[in-house]
Amino acid sequence: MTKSKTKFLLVDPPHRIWDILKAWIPSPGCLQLAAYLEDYFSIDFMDCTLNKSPWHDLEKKLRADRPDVVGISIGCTYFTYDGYNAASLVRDILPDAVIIVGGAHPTLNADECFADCPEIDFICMGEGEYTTREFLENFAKGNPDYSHIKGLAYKDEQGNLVINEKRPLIEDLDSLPIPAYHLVDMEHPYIGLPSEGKRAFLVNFARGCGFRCKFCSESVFWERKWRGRCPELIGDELELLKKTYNRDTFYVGDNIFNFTRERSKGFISEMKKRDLKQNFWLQSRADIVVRDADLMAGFKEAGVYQFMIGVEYSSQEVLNTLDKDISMQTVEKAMQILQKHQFMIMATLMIGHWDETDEDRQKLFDFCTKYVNHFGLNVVTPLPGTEFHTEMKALGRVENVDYRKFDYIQAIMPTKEIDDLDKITELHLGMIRKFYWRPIELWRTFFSKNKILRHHHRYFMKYGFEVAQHEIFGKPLWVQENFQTFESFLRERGVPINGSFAGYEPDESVEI
Ligand code: B12
Ligand code: SF4
Repeated sequence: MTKSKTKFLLVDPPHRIWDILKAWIPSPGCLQLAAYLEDYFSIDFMDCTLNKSPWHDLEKKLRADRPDVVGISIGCTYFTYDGYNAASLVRDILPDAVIIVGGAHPTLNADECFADCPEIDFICMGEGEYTTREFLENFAKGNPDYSHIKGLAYKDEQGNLVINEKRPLIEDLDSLPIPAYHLVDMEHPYIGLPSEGKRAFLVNFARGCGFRCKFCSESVFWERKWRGRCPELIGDELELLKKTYNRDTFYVGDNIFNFTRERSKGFISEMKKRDLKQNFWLQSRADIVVRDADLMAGFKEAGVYQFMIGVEYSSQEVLNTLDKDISMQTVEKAMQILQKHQFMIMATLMIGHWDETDEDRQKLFDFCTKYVNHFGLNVVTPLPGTEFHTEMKALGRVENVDYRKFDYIQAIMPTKEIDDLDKITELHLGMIRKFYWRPIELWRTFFSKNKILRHHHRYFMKYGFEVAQHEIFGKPLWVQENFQTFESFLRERGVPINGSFAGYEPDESVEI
């Protein structure tokens, strides 16, 4: 196949790595998109977070390669300003380059993105592969008319937002290639998930979810539909990751891994057949675990060590207001099934609801001490584009529109009892510390028979000490060595950027 001469640079902009994670995962979305496009175009991928000098290196690359089209990924709300800053840098260096952004946040907030970042020319609304291919083909032909390309948004000459016809979701995910792992340095010291072990990594074998929890951007973005790769292709990818990249422990990013029983059964037999000796942490829902109780022994044999369940809260009332469509009885039943099979249980949870009291938080805590090994406590976050955000905004509760705070740790909304957002953030950290510092968890840290659990608890224990040192002695929290704020980059650069810095504000929490 002759490739188009169009030069396309796909950029995951420089990000600050989460200090609790202390590691980075190249975006599975970018790697899947790149793998699909590289058959047709000359494509390059730059995962800037891994670069020695992320902003300077991006500038150098733009000057050296002079791509015709630059694609910028904005994977989550928290990364929004990194994307905008990258767009303004591209525009400054390459005034004629076309800039297209993609990801859940710009898709669900297209109007705001164009308004806040005028450097953006196009937004890929939703799934990237087909839309970007047609878009690049159209560009290569020199056709200025993009109105026929489904799934594209842009501004017309009058500055009005145009959203083309919707792009249907890809029917068969098996038609897509294996993610382009060869485009990143998989041995980069930042890549991994240290809480899970030395050779851990994150993979993604499905898109979407069939449920409707109203706080969740995934269900809106993927139109409440679930599609998955087949067990054979999952096996091929895992085998590649084992043999070429020596990866053996995986957080599987599928919203619900076992959405269909058929795929779960196939996965179990595929893993047994291939015997790759890999370990998996899967995401699921309580009702689906209960449905699949008979498959749990098989999952265990296949190498699954942990299930992550969106428990969210221990009160039925809160679950109902969030449209979780699950009863607390089902949650308890799922916990018992998982315990029976000796899986580690990670619960994802949210505090900071409007009516919440100390007593409610204590009940949630007590519930978790009964069942949970990994306390995935978050602060409830109104993600723009969700029904929950619309509701909270209408009630005047969304106080904080600085997207750098949308990391599920920093509180965005007050509760009826607590006005001070910092206090909610502190409560959140305090609960996590309290959970891991209980005598039983300390005991497990050293004496549990489960090697991964011991490792995991040691990791979080160490993190707890770091946070304590920060709070008591003011020791700065961990920041990756190569991290540089955009502001500091601009100062070093000396030459001001010709363009807007939409949404950009200096990050005062980081020493530069
Ligand atoms: C992988 C992942 C990560 C990786 C980061 C990868 C990266 N480089 O961006 C890691 C583990 C580091 C991570 C961390 C965080 N994450 Co995260 N993460 C995920 C996860 C598990 C999978 C995402 C994925 O692969 N999706 C599948 C791919 C195929 O979809 P996609 O990325 O949308 O890509 C497609 C399109 O969007 C489009 N596209 C994407 N980019 C581009 C670019 C262009 C130019 C174009 C044209 C198209 C395009 O094409 C792609 C292919 O079709 C999700 C969701 C989940 N399942 O739980 C959460 C998720 C995205 N993360 C989330 C969050 C909040 C975070 C954190 C900020 C906080 C937290 N509590 O986890 C942290 C902090 C990160 C940090 N500073 O270090 C939220 C985001 C919610 C939101 N709307 O803001 C999610 C949805 C989890 C959740 N349910 O809450 N995460
Ligand atoms: S929270 Fe989980 S179950 Fe609910 S819609 Fe989102 S991905 Fe689906």
